[in-house]
Amino acid sequence: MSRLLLSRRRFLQGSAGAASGLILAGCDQFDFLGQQNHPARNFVEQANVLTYRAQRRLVGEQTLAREYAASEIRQGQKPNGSTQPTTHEYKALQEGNFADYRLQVTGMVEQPLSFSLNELRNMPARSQITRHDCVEGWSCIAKWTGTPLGPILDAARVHPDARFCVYHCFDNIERGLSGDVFYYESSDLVDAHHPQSILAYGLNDQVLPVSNGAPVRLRIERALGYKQPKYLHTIELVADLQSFGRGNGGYWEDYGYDWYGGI
Ligand SMILES: Nc1nc2c(c(=O)[nH]1)N[C@H]1C(S)=C(S)[C@@H](COP(=O)(O)O)O[C@H]1N2
Ligand SMILES: [Mo]
Repeated sequence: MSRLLLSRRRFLQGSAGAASGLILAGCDQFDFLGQQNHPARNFVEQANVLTYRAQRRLVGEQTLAREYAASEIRQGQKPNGSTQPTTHEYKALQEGNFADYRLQVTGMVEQPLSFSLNELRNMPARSQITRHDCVEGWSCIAKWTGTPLGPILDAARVHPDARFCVYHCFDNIERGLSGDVFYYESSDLVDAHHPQSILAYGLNDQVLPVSNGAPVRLRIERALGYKQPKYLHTIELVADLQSFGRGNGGYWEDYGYDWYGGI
């Protein structure tokens, strides 16, 4: 039995390595992943499941991401992806300095909640200096300040059948004839309750700039850059991810990126 477990673990480790190597290879190589039944896509999807299980097993549920010293912050956080949402809704909020912003907690909760930016700023705060790793091949060490997500979910009383948080964003990252496509992300409830998962409104001791996701962006510190949704407006508790986007749990996941995206 123990030998069986060991060899299974080795297998999982090997698969996790292979999968993240593939993911780190860059965006351009993922074009084929738009095709639903391409063999490579199926391989990546199987690898995603293995990566998730292997990481959960090897990393443990609440292990902290490494935190750094202030002296290790060498430059500002490089803005990437959307840097200025263009919808009327967002621009109106931005012009009002986000005084009318509300963060909504909806879906499979007993108590839907909504918070203004001031309410979030007055909740227990946590700061952490962490390294953000983008799959495009750069990283930045930055100090993030915000309020932990876990207690907010507890206050909303998550339904026992809920399994994921879907994070809805203001930015229309694609604008096409068939309508806007908005950035979204998701995590399981373990990552949502992780002590370093914060709704960040501060960056390097300043108000979070628009280019980095103002007024609020989520930090999930053990995950890659695309799992850090900016311009967050709604956290929806759900039992499955199929009805969002193309059903893979996130904007970039819909183009073939790993859903768990652990580092
Ligand atoms: N809403 C939204 N969130 C997003 C993105 C985006 O385009 N829109 N890009 C993602 C990617 S790929 C990265 S690397 C980081 C970039 O965050 P930054 O601009 O603060 O560096 O945000 C992630 N979250
Ligand atoms: Mo990224």
